[in-house]
Amino acid sequence: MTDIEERSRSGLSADELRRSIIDHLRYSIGRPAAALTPEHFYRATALAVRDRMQDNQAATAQTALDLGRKVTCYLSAEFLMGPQLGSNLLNLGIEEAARAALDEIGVGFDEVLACEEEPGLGNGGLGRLAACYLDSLATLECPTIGFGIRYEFGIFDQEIHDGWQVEKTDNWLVNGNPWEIPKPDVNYLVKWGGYVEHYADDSGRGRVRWHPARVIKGVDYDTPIQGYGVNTCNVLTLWSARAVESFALDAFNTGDYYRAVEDEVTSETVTKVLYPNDEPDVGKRLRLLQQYFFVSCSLQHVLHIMDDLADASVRDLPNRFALQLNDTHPSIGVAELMRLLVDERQLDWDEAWGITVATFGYTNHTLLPEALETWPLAMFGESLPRHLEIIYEINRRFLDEVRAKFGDDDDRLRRMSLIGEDDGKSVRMAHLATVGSHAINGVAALHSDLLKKSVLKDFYELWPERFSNKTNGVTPRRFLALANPGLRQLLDDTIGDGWLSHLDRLRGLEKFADDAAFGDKWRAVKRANKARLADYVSSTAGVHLDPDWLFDIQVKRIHEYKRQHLNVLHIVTLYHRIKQNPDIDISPRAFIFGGKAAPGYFLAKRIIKLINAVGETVNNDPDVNRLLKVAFVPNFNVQNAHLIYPAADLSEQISTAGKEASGTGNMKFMLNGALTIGTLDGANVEMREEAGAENFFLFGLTVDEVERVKREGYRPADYVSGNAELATTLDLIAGGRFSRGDSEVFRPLVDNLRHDDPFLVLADYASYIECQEQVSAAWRDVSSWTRMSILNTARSGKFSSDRSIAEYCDDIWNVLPVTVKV
Ligand code: 26Q
Repeated sequence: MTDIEERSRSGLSADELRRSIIDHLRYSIGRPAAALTPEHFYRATALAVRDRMQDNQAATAQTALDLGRKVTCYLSAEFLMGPQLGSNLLNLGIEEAARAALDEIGVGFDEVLACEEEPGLGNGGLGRLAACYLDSLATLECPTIGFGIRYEFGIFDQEIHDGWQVEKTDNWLVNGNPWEIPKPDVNYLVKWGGYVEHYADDSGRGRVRWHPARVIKGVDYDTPIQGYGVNTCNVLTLWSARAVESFALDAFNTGDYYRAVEDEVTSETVTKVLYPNDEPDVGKRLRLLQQYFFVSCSLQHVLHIMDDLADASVRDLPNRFALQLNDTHPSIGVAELMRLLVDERQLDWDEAWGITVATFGYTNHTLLPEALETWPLAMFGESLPRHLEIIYEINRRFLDEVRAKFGDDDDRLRRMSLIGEDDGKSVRMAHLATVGSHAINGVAALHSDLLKKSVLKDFYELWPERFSNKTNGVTPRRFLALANPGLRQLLDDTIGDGWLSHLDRLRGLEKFADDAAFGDKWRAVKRANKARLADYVSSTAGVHLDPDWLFDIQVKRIHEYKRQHLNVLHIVTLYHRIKQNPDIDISPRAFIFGGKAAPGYFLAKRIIKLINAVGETVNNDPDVNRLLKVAFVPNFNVQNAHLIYPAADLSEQISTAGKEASGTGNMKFMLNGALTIGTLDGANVEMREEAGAENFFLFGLTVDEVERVKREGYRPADYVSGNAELATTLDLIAGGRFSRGDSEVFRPLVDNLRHDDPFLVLADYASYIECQEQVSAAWRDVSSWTRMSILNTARSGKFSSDRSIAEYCDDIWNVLPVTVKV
């Protein structure tokens, strides 16, 4: 077997890489030299880099198995990975070698990198968090499998037509995906629908047989996840749905060829498209099928690995695997694991339940009651009849436990039940996830605290020891080193390069905060990043920005609770002040927005139109455009985020207190030296604690004040009548000043603010405007702003996902690093 043992594809020198790329151009891409495009060079480079991760991946899996070490499984319906080539080169330590190799071949490194179509397999924060966590798990040498769905179409591509969002399908797989390795021989069958038969086997034991209406096959596609500066290379396993051949053959034999082909079509729709969040109609059966499909494949795969272990049985599952639920999306896993253990492996209920609870952990990402997943009972029962029975049994035993502790408190039992009774019966997935997990966590200190006081209060009273906080973090490899090469170099030169895997070492910058020469270099880096973004904005949005202006940026999903419209009210207020007094002294600002709205979210789509409408008026009015510009960057994604975060002077984190679970964009801005204007919401609270209150622009009601205002009956009209400038601002928008006299287009938005305003935009308006004036004053003092900017980066170390993951490892998964030798 010498051929197989020989490693000809793993050399990390420029020369070996060059030969490998040329090899792939010839044998994997297969085009004559004259027909080669940059995209071909990209694919050949990606394949050469992928080869170099394979030995690491094999060694990582083998080491964990040999040493009998616990493997963490991160179950998530979304992984928003972003472009892979740059990140893999960085983590393998071969950026310079790759640059030299491509140089030698005669093709530009940056041009090749730019060819990558990013996999948009997530909506926003939750999916990107999963990707950051995979990077940190590999870097911290924790053997991990990420489990998810290989959507054929990820999050839609956003175009802006006449100021409106237009959705285009995301065809990320058209040119193939060089990072994944399909493993058609690793596949599992997933049942769906039908009915359940109960019978006694020969020994008289009660047994269950599920007769499904459909069976779908899940096929494994593996993507390597290389750690930074280590040999550990984990794997992201995404499942793709296929028709089951034997079913098709059945139909074929009876002559019904077209039904056979149709079944293939319907089976494959299961993993066709990613659902957007915030869709009004979320109770879709196909979404439940997607969730069950990927969770069932993943759990079957894990049990299959357990079966192959010589030194362990399925009873050792909690010692060999930790299963983390990224929100409730994979929480059907609790019932599925019980089904696999009880029905298919004949464990008794109590033992199976002990294993299940010891293995699962649940991370909650939202407090918004309307965002907590529930499924209509009838639909759930038709789709997963056996799981409904199992959930009833879990519920019966659980409610007995509640009764034992709290007595016959009917109200409490009703509140805690896994089955909701309000407006039609439903299955409450957050309750299932909570009851089935030994550890439950929120994603920022404030959020974890509120969880214990609101949506999971009763569960906290029952099991206080199961609850903890794990404040989110982001990977500094992508969001500092890759996105901001200028700052990376300056940091390396100033504090050495250890910061990239020990982010708290950024504290070493504090002593340069008042160093004038260092301040000059700091500003030069920021200036270059702003010029780079200005070029991008000019070519994608057609708006010309001056890199010397204050860059004020809000990028995130468009949602009422995130309050992009509050930001717009500030712009319109400044617009009006300038029109009233053209000689007014205002520091020039560029307002930059980006973000997608769920296609069915009416008000969010109007907010995008409003931003663009205000932009058009402001940008074309010579009185105003010498002081203000507004730009909407189309199609905010991981790729253009690399240009956006490093260019910000001011980061807008202005959600209504209590609504943003954590936020992670806030951290990406802070890492890159932006100052934050924000409310006391999510992780903002901890960012302000770290940065120091004097380096953070705070405004707005606190959670307690929001609650009090709501309790006492919030009347937005009172704020309008009490504030002439606010009244004028709303009148300008409603009256058509930004819509060529059309007073209809923004009426739904303005009416909503005047009469309902569920997110207290008007209540926070005055405080926000006042705070923005402090920002403008601070901006004028260049050296003081520079000092604050340096201190924000210096004190951002806590927000590395390495810190978050180390906490999960210690407190939830009970796993240790495993050194991998290759
Ligand atoms: C649910 C049912 C049906 C269809 C879609 C969904 C769905 C999909 C995605 C619901 C929610 C999401 C995503 C939520 C999300 O991104 N939450 C964010 O998670 C971040 C990471 O913890 C936090 O920083 C943000 O505060 C939180 O909003």
